[in-house]
Amino acid sequence: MQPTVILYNPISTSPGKQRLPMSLLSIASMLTDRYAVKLIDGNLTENPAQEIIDRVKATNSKLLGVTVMPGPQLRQAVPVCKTVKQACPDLTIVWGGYFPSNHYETVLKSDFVDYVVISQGEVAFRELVDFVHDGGDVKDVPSLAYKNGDVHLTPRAPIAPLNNMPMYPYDILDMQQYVGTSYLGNRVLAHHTSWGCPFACNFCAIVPLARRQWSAESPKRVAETMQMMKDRWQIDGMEFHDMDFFVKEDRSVEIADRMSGMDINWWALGRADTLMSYSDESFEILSKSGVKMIFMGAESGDDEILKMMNKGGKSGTDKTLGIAERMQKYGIVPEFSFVLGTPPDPIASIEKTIQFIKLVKEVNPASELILYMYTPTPQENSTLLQEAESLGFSFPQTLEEWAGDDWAEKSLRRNPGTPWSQDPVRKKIRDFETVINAYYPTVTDMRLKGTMRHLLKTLSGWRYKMDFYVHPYELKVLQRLIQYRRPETMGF
Ligand code: B12
Repeated sequence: MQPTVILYNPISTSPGKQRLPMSLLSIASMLTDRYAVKLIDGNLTENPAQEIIDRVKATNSKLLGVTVMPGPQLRQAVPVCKTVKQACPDLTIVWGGYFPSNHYETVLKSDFVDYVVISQGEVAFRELVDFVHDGGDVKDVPSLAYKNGDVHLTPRAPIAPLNNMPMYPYDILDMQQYVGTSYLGNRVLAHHTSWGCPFACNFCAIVPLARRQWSAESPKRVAETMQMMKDRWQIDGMEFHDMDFFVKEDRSVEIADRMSGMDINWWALGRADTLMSYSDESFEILSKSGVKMIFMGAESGDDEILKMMNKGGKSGTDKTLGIAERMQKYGIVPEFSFVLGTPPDPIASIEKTIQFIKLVKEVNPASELILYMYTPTPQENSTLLQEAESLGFSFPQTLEEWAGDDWAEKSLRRNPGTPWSQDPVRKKIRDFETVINAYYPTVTDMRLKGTMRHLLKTLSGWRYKMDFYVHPYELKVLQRLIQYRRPETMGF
């Protein structure tokens, strides 16, 4: 009988909004030739701890793999793994993903996580699973952090080409549970066509994982996956969750060309400077391929702040304005995220960015906006983090503290509670967000019909035009009443 490996995706979003747990599907793809894989999704079960314990007992499984992002996932993963370890002390528990990769020392201080796989996990996890089942020398398992008295690190595995990986084993999931309805369509799924990012913005959590490497699937493979999803689950919408989908123009254009006629509306992430370097012919092909919206990190309306963020490339506010205008011509919605409240003098850069955002909206009123607050991530040589630490910022030192109410909230990047972003800074951002979300409600909220959009715009018009954002309680109440949806926390 095949040995069983259990994988656990802690809760990550609100009911009915679960996303395909690709972090685990990707590592599972390397196991199914020898192991039975059971994936337990915290978004789909009331009591993941009990379900894991029952499964371990029923299959005599030796190993549990857990994917963890900071925030709600971490908050559930800590108590669940504690309970599972108490009930199954011989079970090896392995954490991977963004949080443990960036905070492995803190994770290994706990007495319920045995190993952390750092960065890309497919190859390393397979070797660790074989080690746990067959024995050998743990030092031969790459990309590993483990404790043996001190914390030990093994050499990182080179980033493996995604094209060499087996396709995701979708049959380990009840896929119908992940087919969603959103702005993109009535049957929307997600995929990941590349891993990593060639850039090193110093507020981004992927940098310590990818170290500026990027590995991508071929357009042929992406198109085959899209056709398979069309045939098996009749999708009409696709969210590409790559950190940076549009790195290579020829690849993006060939994918778009191959998807034309598949009748799939799609969304992906890219950079304004990269997309501004694309030719008009490329945009013609993109615009015919079903791409509806492209997420781009505009980050700031202040070029000095972009430098401080090490945004790199040919980035600049001119590129943000340029791509807003260009996408209007091709009927593609630009979705810009901003990272506000950076130290040392947040108010000045917020003022500048507010005026810049209004300019972007003038150029392309359909532009979508996401306003994050700068939340430090551990990065060597990050000027932003050094500035933060010099102002008294420090990361929690235990998992219990990370999973506590305070930090679970802070990890959502809306109220990081950093020394320099206390009120009035936080309030200034949220009040502006309330007014601009009323004056330009998100197109992604399908429930928001014409009349309510008109009412929101009318009530907020005077504030927006007069730059008067303080205490917009009347708008906050109305947005609360209609449960205004914010894509950054709930996805589409
Ligand atoms: C899909 C997604 C979501 C989904 C949930 C997905 C889920 N698992 O249920 C939704 C939309 C709900 C979501 C919400 C949020 N997200 Co999110 N999310 C992503 C996204 C876009 C894709 C993740 C993914 O599937 N990648 C594809 C897989 C193949 O790559 P991977 O996850 O890196 O996995 C590889 C390795 O990391 C490793 N690995 C990962 N897990 C494991 C586990 C084991 C055992 C092993 C061995 C290896 C391993 O191996 C995998 C294969 O190589 C990432 C960005 C990205 N492109 O990765 C952001 C990202 C992870 N999210 C992020 C954040 C901040 C959030 C939110 C806090 C946003 C907010 N303000 O609310 C919330 C918090 C949710 C929570 N904590 O519960 C940040 C994390 C930043 C950080 N500091 O770590 C990211 C990196 C985005 C960013 N650009 O900053 N998210």
